[in-house]
Amino acid sequence: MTTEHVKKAKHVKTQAFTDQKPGTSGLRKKVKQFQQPGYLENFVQAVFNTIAPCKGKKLVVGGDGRFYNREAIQVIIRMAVANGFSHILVGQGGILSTPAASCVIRKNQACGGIILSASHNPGGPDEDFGIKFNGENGGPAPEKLTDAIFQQTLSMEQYLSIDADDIELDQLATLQIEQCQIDIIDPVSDYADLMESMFDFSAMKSLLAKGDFRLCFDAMHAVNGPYAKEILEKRLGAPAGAVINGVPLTDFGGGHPDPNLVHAHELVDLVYGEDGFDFGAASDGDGDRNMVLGKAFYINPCDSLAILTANANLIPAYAKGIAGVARSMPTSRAVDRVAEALNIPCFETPTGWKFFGNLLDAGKITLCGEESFGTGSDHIREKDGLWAVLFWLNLIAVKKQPVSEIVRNHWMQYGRDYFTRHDYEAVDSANAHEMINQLKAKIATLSGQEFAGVKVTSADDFQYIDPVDNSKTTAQGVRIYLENGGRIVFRLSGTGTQGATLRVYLDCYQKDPALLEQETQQALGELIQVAESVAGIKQFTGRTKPDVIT
Ligand code: G16
Repeated sequence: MTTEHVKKAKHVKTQAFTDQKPGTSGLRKKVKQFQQPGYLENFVQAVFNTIAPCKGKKLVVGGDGRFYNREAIQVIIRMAVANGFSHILVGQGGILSTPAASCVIRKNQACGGIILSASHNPGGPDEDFGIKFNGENGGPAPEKLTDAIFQQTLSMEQYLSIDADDIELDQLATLQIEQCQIDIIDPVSDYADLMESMFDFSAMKSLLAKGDFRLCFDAMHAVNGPYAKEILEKRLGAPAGAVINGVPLTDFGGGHPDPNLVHAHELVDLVYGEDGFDFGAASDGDGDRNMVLGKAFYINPCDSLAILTANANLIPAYAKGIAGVARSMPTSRAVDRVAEALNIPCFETPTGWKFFGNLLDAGKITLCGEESFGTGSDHIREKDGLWAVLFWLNLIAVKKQPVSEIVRNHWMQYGRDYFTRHDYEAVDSANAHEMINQLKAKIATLSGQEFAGVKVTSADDFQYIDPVDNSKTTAQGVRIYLENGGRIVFRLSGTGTQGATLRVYLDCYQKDPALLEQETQQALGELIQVAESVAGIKQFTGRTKPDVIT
């Protein structure tokens, strides 16, 4: 850490924190924790030390607009100047959706970016904040880097900053502080241009112009409002008001910016109501997750990935074919069936978008996705909520079929992988760990045993060896395969900020055409009983049912 190249840089003494280990996607904590003196600064300095030297480099900074976003950006700018960066690109108003940040990093050949978000977690003075570093490929830092950042935080004694006034974030401008040029950039245009270059906007415009196709996008008062308005209403001609909850608010309007059937209830009412809309979609706090709905019809994210893969040839950006696909381990195996039919490789990675980065960079995959409402492709290195929505709209426009028909035809062709995830939130951390430990301890003996009348065929604790750099990631979730074709996965979330969140993933394949329209929880009823019987969820969590079912 040297200040000699920045005249006004000062060393500020600080004390290390021991709890700054990044989780599945960066460091997420309560706002109050981030507001402790030095907490944000230490983490930022740890990032800068890890990627040093910063001198002469270009950095992108932006966030999802949640509470503390603006204050954090001012801190980061002062520190970035002091650390010697020569150029900082900041989204106007401090705003950059996660996919847009990835796009801007790549387009401007920055050395990386700092993204401020706690994604789908609520915002506000008593809620959550988060920070993560994305590298020059625009993607989340790989484990190697996040581990190195964590090591830095443990011995942090000082950070670099400068004495400077806050900069005006709301006007597009180019400013100079010391050696550093700071550009306040339009957060939307680069991303919107990229989308326009990938999809058939004229087919989608015609679809929307017909007037008998009604669409609603719920931005959930999160970052994607301005992006959705620009793309859906302005460039594609959806009627004004098609984007609801389109103004980003620091507390997301008091809601939970998580695009699922529980939290996006306003949208759900519109597509499931009488004379429901033909198409509904929502994204999360930072704009990288998506939920897509047809008229009274829900698309499971695992199915969505499979269907997008099966139909990618209909999209201009992928018309030449796709190299391969990847899904996170807990995601259902629906996409595996499509990959097999297309004769392309399918990779199974741990939970976390960062694990797709190497595969994308190496050109081994074109599309990837996760059960947690994340889908994306090699156009950037983050999952991308609006991209998925546009992909679906493009498919509807060229296939001239409603969402439900596209999905049902897919099931008829490939069979259906029923999938659900049961979340037990904010449970006692010790109990949750004890439950997982006990499961791990019995992995070796599970095979052949019966639970709730169903025999286990195999079980393991998932580990991943990255086929590009051979790095090994262990302990990524307990997988139990059953004789009836079902699979149950148990793991603890790496994004929660309170206690532990237990995730139980259940999926089962069905190819009998007469059994493709069952209610999901019913179709998976047997597996749900097996999960309870094998793990003792009620006993360990003290809950009689999950808090959230997706
Ligand atoms: C993050 C990660 C995703 C992951 C999700 C859930 O999403 O980027 O890859 O699937 O968290 O992770 P966990 O099960 O560990 O809570 P986001 O949208 O929160 O950034």
